[in-house]
Amino acid sequence: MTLKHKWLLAALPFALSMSVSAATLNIKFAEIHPSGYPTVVAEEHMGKKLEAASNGAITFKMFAGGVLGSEKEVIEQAQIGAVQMTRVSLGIVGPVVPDVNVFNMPFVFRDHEHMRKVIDGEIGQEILDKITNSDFNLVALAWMDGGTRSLYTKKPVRSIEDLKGMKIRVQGNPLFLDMMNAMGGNGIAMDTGEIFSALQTGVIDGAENNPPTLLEHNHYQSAKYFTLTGHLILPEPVVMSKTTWEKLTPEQQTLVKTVAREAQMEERALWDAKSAASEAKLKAAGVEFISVDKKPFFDATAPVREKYGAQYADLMKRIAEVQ
Ligand code: BDP
Repeated sequence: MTLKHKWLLAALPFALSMSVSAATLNIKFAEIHPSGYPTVVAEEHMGKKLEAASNGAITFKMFAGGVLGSEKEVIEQAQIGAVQMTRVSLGIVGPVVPDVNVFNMPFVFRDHEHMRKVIDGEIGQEILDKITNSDFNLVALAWMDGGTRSLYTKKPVRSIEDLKGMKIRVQGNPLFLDMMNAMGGNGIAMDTGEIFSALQTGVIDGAENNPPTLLEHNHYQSAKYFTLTGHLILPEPVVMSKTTWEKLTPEQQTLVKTVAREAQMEERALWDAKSAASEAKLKAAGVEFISVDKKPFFDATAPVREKYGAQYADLMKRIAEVQ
């Protein structure tokens, strides 16, 4: 190699970093779910569109599988701009922006379709705006679909009485502890990443979530009974740190909003396919799906809706009216 070539090789990384760093905004996106999960796939696609449409002014890198921390930690990171974007369950946002708890109430949506109609419409936008307009330095852009949550346990729950005294993991939101306790269980809050070993060691008797999470986070290895209570249908906001948002040009902000909204619509088809496939895989792995009368669960959680929902009476009425 000639001296000139050596010089060129040595200077190349520097030259490259100069050309990208000046105007480039690097987005780290944090996800608790593993690669291949519907939210991750839709968000990666969104990132590719962002990179392409911004002509390289924006770069996007997905950090899946919780490598950047729990959802609670990642939300804190996003608030200070150390993580630029993330998608979290609304359950986690409730303690930070209490106004969003209207969607976190048990049985507030009639069914999955109802939830989708609500998040696609003006109420969905209003709740995103509540997050954006709060003091928490986040911009909420779109909703991912996290399906319907039901109970999964190590011993079968065939009626609400069976749940009595069972230690059930919920997300860290007081509303969910109250909900689980109202249903007769013993609610225990912990991060997603702790559930697998807590189930194995018997620290908890069960948890509550959707089929893709039961499968992909391997909880089914210990919890073989899935009782279809459908008590929560939690949409999942995609948020950007306001610190990052403010570095974008108005055109880039519009672009981010557009591709996030496209991801919202795209993820839903992925979700439906993944849910069906997960259900089949879980059944093949010996998980029993138990149909249960939902009314006792609905009735038992009425005081929770009263306690947390009194302040949202009008909004709840509008949600119920969405057809
Ligand atoms: C899943 C959500 C994820 C939550 C998880 C949990 O997609 O965001 O972290 O539940 O309950 O359904 O921890």
